Amino acid sequence: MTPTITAFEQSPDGGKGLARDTRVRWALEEVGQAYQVRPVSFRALKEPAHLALHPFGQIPTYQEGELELFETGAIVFHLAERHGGLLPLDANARARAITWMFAAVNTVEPPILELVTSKFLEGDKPWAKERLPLVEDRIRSRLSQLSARLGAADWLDAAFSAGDLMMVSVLLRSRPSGILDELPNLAAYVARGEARPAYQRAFAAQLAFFKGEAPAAAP
Ligand SMILES: N[C@@H](CCC(=O)N[C@@H](CS)C(=O)NCC(=O)O)C(=O)O
Repeated sequence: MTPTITAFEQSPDGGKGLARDTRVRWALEEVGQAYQVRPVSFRALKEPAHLALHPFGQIPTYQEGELELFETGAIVFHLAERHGGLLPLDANARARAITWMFAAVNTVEPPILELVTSKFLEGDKPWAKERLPLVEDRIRSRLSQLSARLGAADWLDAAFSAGDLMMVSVLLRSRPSGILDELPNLAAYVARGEARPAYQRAFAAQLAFFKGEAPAAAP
């Protein structure tokens, strides 16, 4: 059964791969699972048919037979459990990799998202200029902690895992702010993730989709 994921019909990032379907595509590529992509317009996101799949009216979703999932962490975890290669076999190492998945979405992503909100949704507010440096400092502080933990290692816990896939995906969203590049070991970590052939395929696929050059699954 070929799974189907949803993606923005027109991604607001202009094909830079920052929309969250990219991390699911990356996981699918890492485990060698073919997939289809169904585009969803901004309007359709909030309509009953999509809300039945995703209660918050967002992308991506994941459908595989009768299984319907949302939340990228859960989708990547599902793929990592069903296929080899994204989670270590050793139980403790596996638990640590899962810990990094949670850390990515629960601890590192929130301050990064706050900056996106501050810039794009609150940028015209009279207090926006004063707030921005505070938000940036919160990212700086969180990324510095992560940078200290990573040190000179290639990946967060020995071999590449779903924890790294999620963390690199989250960190990519901080790159436009310039803060990622203030921390050379973290910037190199993200570059290592991007250099993986599976990431390259995922990035190329989302770009082709954005340009209308990739086949789309039927609505
Ligand atoms: N926590 C969710 C976040 C999903 C999310 O924010 N998706 C964005 C695209 S990257 C979206 O659909 N935004 C449109 C909206 O919220 O209306 C996940 O990781 O899947």
